[in-house]
Amino acid sequence: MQKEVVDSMALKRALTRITYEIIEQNKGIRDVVLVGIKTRGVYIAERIAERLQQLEDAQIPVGELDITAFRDDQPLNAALAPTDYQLEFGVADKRVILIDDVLFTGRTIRAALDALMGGGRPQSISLAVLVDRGHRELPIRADFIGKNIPTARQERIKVSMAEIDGHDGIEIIND
Ligand code: 3GP
Ligand code: 5GP
Ligand code: MG
Repeated sequence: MQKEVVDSMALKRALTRITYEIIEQNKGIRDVVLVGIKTRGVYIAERIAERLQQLEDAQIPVGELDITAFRDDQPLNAALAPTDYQLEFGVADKRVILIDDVLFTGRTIRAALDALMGGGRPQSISLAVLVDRGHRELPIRADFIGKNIPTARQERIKVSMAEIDGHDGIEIIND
């Protein structure tokens, strides 16, 4: 069973709101860099960077992290080691906005924080997610949230982004 809970317009509005919140909370975008978590977090990061460009007339660096293999509940089977620094830019003294599509247990974000630390000591790291579906297993929370969608554990959130899925939207899937 699938139920669309966020349509394309609402998804775009949520990203626009997050962009304004990022500007407001950082009192501008000085030193801000965006880091998207693969796969869909990267597309979300690129869209936020586009809006920041329109609103603040500045080019914001966007980096990509691939941390699926470094979660503490996954066997380690990656070409990269957890200690390999993955970004093209350093994060020393930057205000890092970490971006993911869905926040669930928090284990992905914990691994992402590890992956960032090899790039210097950031001024701050904050977290933006399109969906918070609850069920945290670690003391991690998002600073910017597109939509809170309370879920049952066995439910799945399907995030579609035009760049890879042909359209934008969020659905709850209950098989
Ligand atoms: P993403 O790479 O865009 O984040 O985790 C791999 C993909 O599987 C994710 O895409 C995500 O959309 C999808 N997915 C759906 N449900 C789950 C889930 O419960 N856990 C994980 N890790 N991924 C899920
Ligand atoms: P966590 O590490 O917080 O448990 O899960 C976060 C990561 O797992 C996200 O990057 C996301 O890709 C994936 N994930 C966990 N649950 C879901 C879900 O219901 N839907 C989607 N699309 N991704 C999920
Ligand atoms: Mg994800």
